[in-house]
Amino acid sequence: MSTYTEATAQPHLSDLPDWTFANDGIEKTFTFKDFVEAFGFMARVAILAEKHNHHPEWSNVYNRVEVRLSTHDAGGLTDKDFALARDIEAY
Ligand code: H2B
Repeated sequence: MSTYTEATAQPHLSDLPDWTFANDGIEKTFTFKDFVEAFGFMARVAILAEKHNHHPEWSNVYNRVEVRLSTHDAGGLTDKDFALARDIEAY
């Protein structure tokens, strides 16, 4: 599976608001009203991740969830990451 560089990733980021290329992956911070909303988002994304068989690196502090998508098997950013990001945005 081929990986994207920061330059080749840019056109694919145009329809993914607030996602940025970083550390050979794409990252976005989601902010919610409170912890319950943040955790609900994580539960929904967990189900999506299982469907995709593609899983985020993420961390949560109270109402904030930092999501990072990268394809470990490929050692960088691939179409799998963009596909999961698009599904997350469609939720
Ligand atoms: N998630 C991510 N983000 N990258 C991977 O390379 C990856 C994954 N590989 N989820 C999958 C699972 C693989 O390890 C299993 C065996 O299909």
